[in-house]
Parts: sequence; structure tokens; C-alpha cells
Amino acid sequence: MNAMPSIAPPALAISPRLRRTPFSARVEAAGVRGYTIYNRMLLPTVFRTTEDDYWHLREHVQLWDVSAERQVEIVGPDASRLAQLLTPRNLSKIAIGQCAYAPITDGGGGMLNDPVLLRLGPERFWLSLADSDLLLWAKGLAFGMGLSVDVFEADVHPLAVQGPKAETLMARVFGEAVHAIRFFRFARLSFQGHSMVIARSGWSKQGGFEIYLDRPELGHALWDALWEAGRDLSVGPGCPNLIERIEGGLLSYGNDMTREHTPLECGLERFCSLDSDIQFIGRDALRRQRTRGVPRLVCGVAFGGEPCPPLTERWTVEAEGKRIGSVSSAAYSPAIDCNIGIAMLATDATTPGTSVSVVTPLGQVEGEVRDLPFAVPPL
Ligand code: THG
Repeated sequence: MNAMPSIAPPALAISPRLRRTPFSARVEAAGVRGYTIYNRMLLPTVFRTTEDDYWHLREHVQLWDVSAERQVEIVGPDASRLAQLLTPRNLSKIAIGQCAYAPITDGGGGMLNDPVLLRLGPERFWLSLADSDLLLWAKGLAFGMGLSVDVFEADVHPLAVQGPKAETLMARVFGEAVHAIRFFRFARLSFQGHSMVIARSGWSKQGGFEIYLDRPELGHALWDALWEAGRDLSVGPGCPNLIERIEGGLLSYGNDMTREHTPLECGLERFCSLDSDIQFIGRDALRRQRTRGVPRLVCGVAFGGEPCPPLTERWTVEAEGKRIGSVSSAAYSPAIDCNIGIAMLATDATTPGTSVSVVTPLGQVEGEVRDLPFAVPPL
């Protein structure tokens, strides 16, 4: 067992190489206490404490600077051909104005990213990225295949408005038209005379919207307008919340899944069209794996002991004294009142209720497999 560090954790040095966002000044004025780096850009991780942020998200409404979810734009005559090559998701079913959660796979079926795709036009897409250099993969394919398409990082910065009061707040700033936006659809609504893409989406299960700001100079005005309009709704700053997203079973690329894992192992088969004749990279490998069966599968784990410390390396999971996988994200859930985690385990150990033990820095603790998302008591 490792000794607990008794000194403050190292600070993350910020320099121009790590990009700021159109909202960074407001995020800092609102008291951001931690950042991570995501696509070489600042992404807030905590404002008060992860637990305080969690309860506030479940009860009120928060503004999240998720500019680090960079947009790779694909536009031109071959745009839909390239977009379809990138993902097992059947894009012929995705309408203009629709978002789609789209796993991106390499030739072996390994996950390269898991963006939200937005279809902006018949031959125009945004891939709203998780943390990996998908731009380079897409540009390489376009060049190597001689496709007639432009691929670039658009100057677009998503601001998420999340929480049960998000719809009320959004309607005050963007008008009643926000009510008509369905889940994973988007519309163009006007702010100070400028039209912006607004989707009903976001990396929480509390409901909400994402504003794709394509005029960075309006960042402060947009933040301030939402802030002022939300005073009586207890609007606050926020960010993707570790506790809430583990409860909700939202996987984090780089943490819970990497190039080593296929979408089938990640529980994302419902976003893969393996039986249609669409052409995409990784199709044969995924079909083979589906026939053979996945050797491991993502699942939830609930485990006891003291509230667990932050996870900085994956924690080994054992059953009957043998290593069967690892936990890749973990937090104490105050609502469920135990530690919860997302794990990748040997498939035959992933039946809910299976007893496991988790090797944490505080020692080995007993737990059990749970379904994702976790069952969370209502407020
Ligand atoms: N919003 C935007 N870009 C993003 C994220 C986001 N890029 C990075 C990351 N998040 C991508 N990952 C996810 C994972 C899950 C979901 C969204 C983005 C999600 N899933 C829903 C669910 O699992 O219940 C529904 C998916 C569906 O039905 O299609 O919302 O958050 N802009």
C-alpha cells in the first residue's frame, strides 16, 4: 500500500501552448479552483468542491465552459463520405439539424474518439471532440484518399447550460423557441443579432443545452447575459462533474476507454451499424469481434470503505484473488452513499451483483458490479 501524500499536489503550469477560451476570464472571476487540459485547451474541473458542484447541478442550473470540446469541421462534396468512413454510426439516418453520438474507430476497431457529430448541411459536419487529435486522422485520410473536402478546426466554443432549470434560463435569453428543440437536435437562435447553433445536449443527465459560440468576441456578453438572467434561478459556474457523470454512466475518452478498446467493449454497440453495408474504418474487425464475443466489457462498480481519494492511475479489480480488470474513474457518491466507479472487466464478471474487490491507494475494499447508469435516489 502506498503512503498517502501529505503535501499539496503539484500545480499545473499554464502557458500560451495551453489555450484559453472566450469564457476563461469569467470562469476565473467565478472562482474556478481546478483545470485540466483537454485538446490542449483549459477545461475547468471544480469550482467549490466536487460534491457541492454536484448538488448544485442536480438542483439548479450551471454554465460550463466546454470550449475544449473542439469542433472538427468537415465540409465539401466528399464530406458525408469522409464522415461515414470515420464512424460505425449510420449517418444516412442523421438529418440536418440532428446530433449523433458517434464512436470513431481505427482499422482494428479501436476507439480514436467519441465525439458528438452535428449535421449542419448535406455536406457539412462538426465533430465535437473528446480529448484526442482526431483532426490529424481526418486530415490524413482526406489527403491520402484524395477527397474533395476541407477539414479544419473551426473557431467554435461550446458553452453548456446544464441542470433542471436550464430550459427556463435558456428561454429567457434565446426566447420561447428553445422549448421546441428536441433531445440531440439543434436550431439556430439569435443572440445580440447573431445566430448561433443551440442543441439540447450536454455531458450530464440533468438536462440542458449547448451553445456553439462561433464569435469568440461575444463570449463575455453571452456569459453575462445568462448570469444576469439566471440570478433568481441560482445560476452558478460548473463543469463536467465526476460524480454525476459516473452515476450517469457517461464514459470519458482517455480514462474509461482508449485505442485499446472497441466500441463493443465500451458498451456502445447501439451506436454501431454493423449489419448495414455502409463503409467505415474498422467494420471487419468489429464484425469479427461481435461474432467471437467481447473479452471484456465496461460496467459499473460500487465499493465500500472511506470515500475514495482521487483516482490518478487505474485501480486493479480482483475476483476470487485474480485480476479481472480495472477501475478507470471513481468517486464517492453522496446520493448513493458509497464509492462508485466505471470499470472494464472480464466479460463473465460483469453480471450485476458479482462480488469484486478494488485495490485503492487506501487498501483493498469489497464491492460489487452494478449496471450503468447507476440507480440514483431522486432528490
Ligand atoms: N458535448 C459536446 N461535445 C462533446 C461532449 C459533449 N465532446 C466530448 C464528449 N462530450 C463526447 N462524449 C459524449 C458521451 C455521451 C454523450 C455525449 C457526449 C451523451 N450520451 C447520451 C447518453 O448516453 O445517454 C445520449 C446519446 C444518444 O442518444 O445519442 O449525451 O457532451 N458538444
